[in-house]
This record gives sequence, C-alpha cells and structure tokens, in this order.
Amino acid sequence: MPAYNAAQTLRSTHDEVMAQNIVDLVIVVDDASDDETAAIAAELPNTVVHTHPGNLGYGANQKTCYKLALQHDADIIIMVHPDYQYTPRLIPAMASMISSELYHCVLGSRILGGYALKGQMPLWKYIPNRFLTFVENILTGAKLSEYHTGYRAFSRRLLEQLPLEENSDDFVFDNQMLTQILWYGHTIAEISCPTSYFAQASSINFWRSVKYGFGCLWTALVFRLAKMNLLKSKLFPPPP
Ligand SMILES: Nc1nc2c(ncn2[C@@H]2O[C@H](COP(=O)(O)OP(=O)(O)O)[C@@H](O)[C@H]2O)c(=O)[nH]1
Ligand SMILES: [Mg+2]
Repeated sequence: MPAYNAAQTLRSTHDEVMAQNIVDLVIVVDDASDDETAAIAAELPNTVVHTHPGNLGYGANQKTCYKLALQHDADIIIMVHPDYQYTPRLIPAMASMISSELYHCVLGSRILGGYALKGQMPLWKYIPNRFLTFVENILTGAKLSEYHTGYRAFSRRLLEQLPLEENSDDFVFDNQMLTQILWYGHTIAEISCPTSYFAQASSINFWRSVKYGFGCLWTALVFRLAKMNLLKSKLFPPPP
C-alpha cells in the first residue's frame, strides 16, 4: 500500500485485506503524510511500515513498496491504494490468476463492468481515462480497458525483471510500469472491479492529472518509437 494522507481509510482497507485470509504480510510505505497515517499503520497487525524522510512522490513510494516486498520474499505482490476505493475482496481472485502462472500482472479494472461511472468517477477523470486508454492501446498494441487503476497484482519474477528504478517518482510511474510489462512481452490480465468515489478516496487535483495525462501519452510514444528502433530509452532496454 503506497500511502499518503490515508489515515481515514487505511484501517478499513487493511481490515478487509486481512479478512481474505490469503495475505501473509502488508507493506505500508508512508510518503511523509501530514496526518496520522504512520501512527495508524504502526498499530496494524501483520504489517511492515516504512516512512519516507520527505514527500518523495507516488512513484518513489511504489519503488520502496516493491523493494520491501522482494526483501520479504513475496511470491505474489498486490498493490492497492489504501484509500478504500478498490475492494480487497478481489485479492484471492487476482492472486490465483498469478499463481496459475498464466499471467505475471493482473489489473483490477474500473472500466470493465462499467463500475467507474456507477461508482461516481467524475467525468473530468472518466473522459481522459477513456481517451488515454484508446491512444495507449494504439501505441502499445495492447487491448486494455484502462491503464490507470490503483489495484494491481504482480509476480515476483516480473518485479525482479522490470527496470523500475528508471521510472518517474511521480504518478506516471504507474503507466511506465505497465508499458514496461508490455515491452517485455507479457500479456496483462484484467478483472472487473467495483470502485467508489468519495472525498477521502480522491485527492489528486486537476493540474496534476493533466501532467499525468501528458506523461502517459509521452510514455506510450516513447514505447512505440523504441519498438521501431527509432529511439533508445532506459525505460525500455533490449529484452535479455
Ligand atoms: N506517495 C504519494 N502518494 C500520493 C501523493 N499524492 C497522492 N497520492 C496517492 O495517490 C493515489 C491516487 O490518488 P487519488 O487522489 O486517490 O486518485 P483517484 O482515486 O484516481 O482520483 C492515492 O492513493 C493517494 O494517496 C504523494 O504526494 N505521494
Ligand atoms: Mg483514489
């Protein structure tokens, strides 16, 4: 759980995660929150807490999460936002899709099943989500329903393979990671996931979203140019 100002929702998310009886260890990385996130995390059972010395960003937060997960011998790693926006009840399903060895990555999609709109995702997020997904599918050649979910499962082997340290420390990290997975030739699986939008579940503001959107387009373009051998990028090194 990459956490930032998640004090009001961290415990509910954590309770529901543990109620699935399948998760061995929860890793909470607190990105120097202004609220009680770190203190609440420290009280949670089966949890490793790491606090960043300053606000390093959402991508930097995930880098720390995955490093810690590998250090703690995780075989299947599930990233979920601790803002209680995605139901942890899908963890067993997502984990079993990884353990089947059919997929190295599974996304909980808010678009499949129409949950984004049913869950009150604002139109100013929904329309760009659909547009970015459309353009990214063309540039990457994948057929995903969305690239922007905060609910993702990975295999250990995948996390060991990806050059995550080359990625941004900001929100576009999420997008760079998915395109890297495609770059290495993996198929990304998706399942439909209910989502709900309420005050604590959504803090990213309009201008940061705009920056993220352009970052996504740039990432997909670099992916395509690298595929065409027109550009070299540290994000997309030659597959071993
Ligand atoms: N680590 C870190 N996470 C952040 C920061 N700002 C926002 N987030 C997290 O980014 C995630 C996505 O933001 P959110 O506002 O929930 O977006 P939305 O749910 O897609 O509308 C949430 O889990 C936030 O806690 C930050 O500065 N650092
Ligand atoms: Mg959210």
